[in-house]
Amino acid sequence: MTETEIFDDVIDNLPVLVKQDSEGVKEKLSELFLDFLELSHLYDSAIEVVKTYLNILDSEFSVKFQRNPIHNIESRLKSPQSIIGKLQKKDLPLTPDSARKNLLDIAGIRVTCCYISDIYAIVEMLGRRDDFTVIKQKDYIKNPKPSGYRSYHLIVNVPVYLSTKKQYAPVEIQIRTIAMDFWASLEHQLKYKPSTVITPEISEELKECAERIAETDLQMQRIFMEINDL
Ligand code: 0O2
Repeated sequence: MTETEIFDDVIDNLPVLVKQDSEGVKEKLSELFLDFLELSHLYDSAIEVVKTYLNILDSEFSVKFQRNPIHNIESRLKSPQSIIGKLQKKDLPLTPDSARKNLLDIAGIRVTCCYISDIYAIVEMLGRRDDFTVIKQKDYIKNPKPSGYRSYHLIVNVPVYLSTKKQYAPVEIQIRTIAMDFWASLEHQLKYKPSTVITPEISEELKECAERIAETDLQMQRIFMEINDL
């Protein structure tokens, strides 16, 4: 389906009342739809810029040190429903412009690393790029969340070179070890099922798991360094 066909399909499925209302409604919707497409393209491109850089870093490590610090890279664009939900929650205008100004996690990348030291190495290399601007960073490894969640979060403003202009878009980068990711993924699955009740006892158990996993991460880091020293 082309973009025009998708748009016509949306219009055709609008309630009869709206369709009969006026051409103005159709025009406004068309404008919003195009704004949204442009926004998605910009954020998608920003994700590609960051992913390309991360892949270059990973392959450079492989050439120089015969190992890959990055285990996996995932990315996602926040869905229109989640964007609208978050804007509503924050009581902000429901427009593409408002999303752009107020939401910094429309474009998201999750990097899983082998060792804790790899996380900090990647954070440092991202910060060293003079065309990337780090606008926010949170170290939930040194300061875990009350839930036990551990990860390094960065919001980086990234330039995207379009045909006639350069535009910046923020990308949220979550960097964590495979072990931290294992915990976060399962905890997320458990917590966000609408039917599940999380009692304080379960929260405490989940936190204990996170702490045990963090100890294992540190032990693996020590073993890695010991072997490397040898
Ligand atoms: P999704 O679908 O994962 O993106 P914000 O919520 O972004 O306005 P803040 O405080 O700046 O506010 O964000 P924060 O806490 O730095 O990062 C939010 C994201 O971190 C969440 O995204 C989760 O991905 C992750 N996260 C934070 N705390 C936890 C936790 O306790 N458990 C798990 N599993 N993940 C967590 P969203 O917004 O939930 O959505």
